[in-house]
Amino acid sequence: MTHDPDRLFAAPLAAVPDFVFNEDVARVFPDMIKRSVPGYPTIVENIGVLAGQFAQPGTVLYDLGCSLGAVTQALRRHVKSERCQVLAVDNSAAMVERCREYLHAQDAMFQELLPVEVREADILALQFQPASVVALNFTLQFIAPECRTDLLARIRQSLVPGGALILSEKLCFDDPAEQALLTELHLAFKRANGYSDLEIAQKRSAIENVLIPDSLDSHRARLQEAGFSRVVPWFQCLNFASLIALP
Ligand code: GEK
Repeated sequence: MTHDPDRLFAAPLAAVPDFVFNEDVARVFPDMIKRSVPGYPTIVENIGVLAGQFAQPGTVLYDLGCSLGAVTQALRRHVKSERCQVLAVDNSAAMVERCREYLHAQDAMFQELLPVEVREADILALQFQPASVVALNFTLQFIAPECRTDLLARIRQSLVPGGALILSEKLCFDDPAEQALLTELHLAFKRANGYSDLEIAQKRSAIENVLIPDSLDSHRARLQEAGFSRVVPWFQCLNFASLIALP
């Protein structure tokens, strides 16, 4: 498996189309997400560690919007619970194909990993089985806002006692000064990772109708409406955060 450096928005585009998770994106995805999402490697590895605390024997661990399966690999590195299975789901055929290749490579390197199924599907259409860990790692922000509460409610209903949802998202902020500061600092993060101002501007325009962030307060309110009893932020780096939501 090769993955290339992300140069997708490096050349000037006459018109910037909406961002889609196609073959071009899948090919550069590991580089793109690491250079764009502050804290991403720390979040991914620690989702594995957290999952180790919440996993219950005989349940499913879901990686929803798995892309290339980084979270699935972390779950398999850290969770030792008996009779668990990982179900990694994404609706991008290009992502799913490469995800399967990465997981075959992990299988070839390590023994006694949890069994995994990678499914090409819309997470909005899933019939959830009893689950102890559900990871939505930067996926909910791509779901139409009017579908988010219902999805979270169905996840909540599938969670067994002792389980948890781990939800990572880009945040927006009600206070304009806080929004402006964290946006500027995120730009600095991207520049420090080698993105030009043209790449940053074109990517922003591609993603603005596709990735719709919420504030931390909106997440809390929606998770409560979906039936979660407690929401605990465990990580934030600039305008990116990860929450644990308990049933
Ligand atoms: C990671 N979790 O590396 N059904 C299934 N998949 C979807 C849907 C949907 N309705 N909508 C979007 N996706 C990963 C990173 S990326 C985040 C997740 C990002 C998928 C989409 O195809 C893409 O692979 C993923 O959600 C979002 O930890 O690129 O910022």
